[in-house]
Amino acid sequence: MFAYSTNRTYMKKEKILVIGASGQIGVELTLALRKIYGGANVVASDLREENELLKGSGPYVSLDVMNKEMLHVQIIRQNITQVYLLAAILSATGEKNPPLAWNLNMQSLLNVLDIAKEEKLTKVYWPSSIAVFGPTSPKNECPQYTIIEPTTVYGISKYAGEFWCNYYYQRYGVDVRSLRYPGLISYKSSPGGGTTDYAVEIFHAAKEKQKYTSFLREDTHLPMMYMPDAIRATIELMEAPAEKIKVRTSYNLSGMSFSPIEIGDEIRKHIPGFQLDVKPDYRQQIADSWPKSIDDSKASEDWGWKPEFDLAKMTADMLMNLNASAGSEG
Ligand code: NAD
Ligand code: AKB
Repeated sequence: MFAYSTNRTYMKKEKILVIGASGQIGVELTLALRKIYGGANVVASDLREENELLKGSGPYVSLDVMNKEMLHVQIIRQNITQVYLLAAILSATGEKNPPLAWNLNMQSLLNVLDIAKEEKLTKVYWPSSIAVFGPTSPKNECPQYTIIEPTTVYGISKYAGEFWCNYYYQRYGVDVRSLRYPGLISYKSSPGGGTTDYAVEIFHAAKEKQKYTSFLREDTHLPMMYMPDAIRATIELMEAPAEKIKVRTSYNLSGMSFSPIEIGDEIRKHIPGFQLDVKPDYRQQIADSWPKSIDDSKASEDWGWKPEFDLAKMTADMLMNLNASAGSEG
């Protein structure tokens, strides 16, 4: 399965399609996969235009994952062996148009799973979310197996999706793998309509204006993760031998947990004049329905997951990288 490339790295003979490659995770995951598999072997696709950071690093196709026929044609035409499906409508945007969110989040997954079954793809990746948990789930160190009663359309679609993944694995042998990501924090690409987006906005506002008004209350603790950890977790999960993957719905995944006041205090260590205000909106209710922290011991046991970034390390790295990009722009 390995070929030796001219730049002296080992590359695996897979051809990967990333759907939703211009999104917050898609950009960084595509770049990371291109490093491992070679630029030409990772096809980025999205409904919107190619993200600037992807340009020149590999092929891009414009694709609507809802058009199953076109998706199927692309998978055959490009000799695709693995699909990473990232297209979705997230929690906050989902509440504005529940039927649209349900339709995209469910149908995109069913289209991909069906084609994976038919074309015997080697692997599929599809992310779930901590949004599967609801107000009746344990708030602290929420376990892998517990009461799960989501109250957002996004959470319902993710929970249903997890069971479709399990179904296609059990019934048809499709090797589909999944992680329940916490809120993701990144500096390369912007978040796309989630309840945890404040934790990205706060960094940009701190850098630009030294002040930020959070749409979540100051004491709202939520599970979060820095993007480098999320990308590494995704790749480690996908590279793990199949027999190690015991959870075929979706794995709990944990990085850190903090509230607006705690991240504000951490930012103030780097930007002493930083001012945090709060003006909670409709997203507060969504955040209140989710756990404060997650127990990911199953992911550690099964395939050795261990996060690297805590709040202090992430904050320092975010601000350093935002400073560096501001410097290169100016
Ligand atoms: P995002 O909104 O930033 O990106 C999604 C991408 O999908 C966008 O570029 C969008 O243009 C594209 N897309 C939308 N409809 C499409 C269609 N019909 N066909 C093709 N592309 C389409 O989302 P993200 O934050 O990168 O999330 C990716 C996945 O990870 C989603 O499934 C999301 O639920 C999950 N997730 C994200 C987070 C997070 O904090 N970012 C946390 C938990 C789970
Ligand atoms: C959201 O807030 O919707 C996402 C998620 C946790 O799934 N960041």
